Amino acid sequence: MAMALRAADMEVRRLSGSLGAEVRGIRLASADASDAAAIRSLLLEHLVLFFPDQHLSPDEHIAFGRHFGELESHPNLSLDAERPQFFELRATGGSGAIADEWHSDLTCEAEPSVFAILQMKKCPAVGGDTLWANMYKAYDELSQPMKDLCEGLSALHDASSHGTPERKAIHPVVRVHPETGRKSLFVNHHFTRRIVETSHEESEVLLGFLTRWVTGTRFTVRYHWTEGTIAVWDNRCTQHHVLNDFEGERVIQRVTVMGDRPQPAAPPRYAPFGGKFSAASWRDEPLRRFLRDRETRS
Ligand SMILES: O=C(O)CCC(=O)C(=O)O
Repeated sequence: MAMALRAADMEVRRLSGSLGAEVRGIRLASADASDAAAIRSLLLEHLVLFFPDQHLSPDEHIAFGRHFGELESHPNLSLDAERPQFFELRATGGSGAIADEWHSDLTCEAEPSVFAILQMKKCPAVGGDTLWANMYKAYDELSQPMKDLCEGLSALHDASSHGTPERKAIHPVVRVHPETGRKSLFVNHHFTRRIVETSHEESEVLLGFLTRWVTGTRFTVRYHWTEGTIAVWDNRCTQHHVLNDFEGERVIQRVTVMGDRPQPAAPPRYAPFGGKFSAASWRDEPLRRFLRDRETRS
């Protein structure tokens, strides 16, 4: 009879100086709560973990995800009505569902995802790697004046990149991780639209700088996939980006653990930008509307 592979047998190999580790010697299909606790603590240390040769069925994938919290239901993207938590993204060559812009998942929501658990179902022979970046390190390496400025700010995120600009949320620019207590930068190119407390022009410059800064190569790890590999990442302190450089078919399957409202590193220090009426004021309209609606709701 095959022996169940458990957390005690795990071999962990770091993949870069910044983040990421490959883990072998455990079979995720039979992971129990104590294995999941061991994986969670490895995840807090390495931020993204890769488990090659898992080949989980959809039900095994969902069951593994449930060890980490409540799963997001995604009826529009799910493969079948019975498994609304399980979705698939397909791409061939340069087109289809390819997340080729740096992002943390679902930051357009008030409670963005905590963890994502992705299985590489079909990968091209060449290309289609994914990069992750460490947002603790991106914060830690800012100068003190820039840290001080960013800690007092928040940013508007929306899903206009998905054609649904009405999905909006405001989050701190620097958040504190609820489990490690560490600070990380929480702005991304895909969802973050503007800094709430500054003018549009100032926001363009600061956000432009921050969204480039967070993707600095020394903060990253690049992973080359094989089919059946499971990746688990902590969405609270990482961003990721798929390289759209492949020709064949690429299919991923994912479940998403939800339920965390980002906590600011410092109490709010400034009011939202009020500004004078000027030719550029129309650019402030989406922010004004969001703040007005939020006030009406509260
Ligand atoms: O396809 C990948 O490697 C990553 C997909 C992705 O960005 C996501 O699931 O958020």
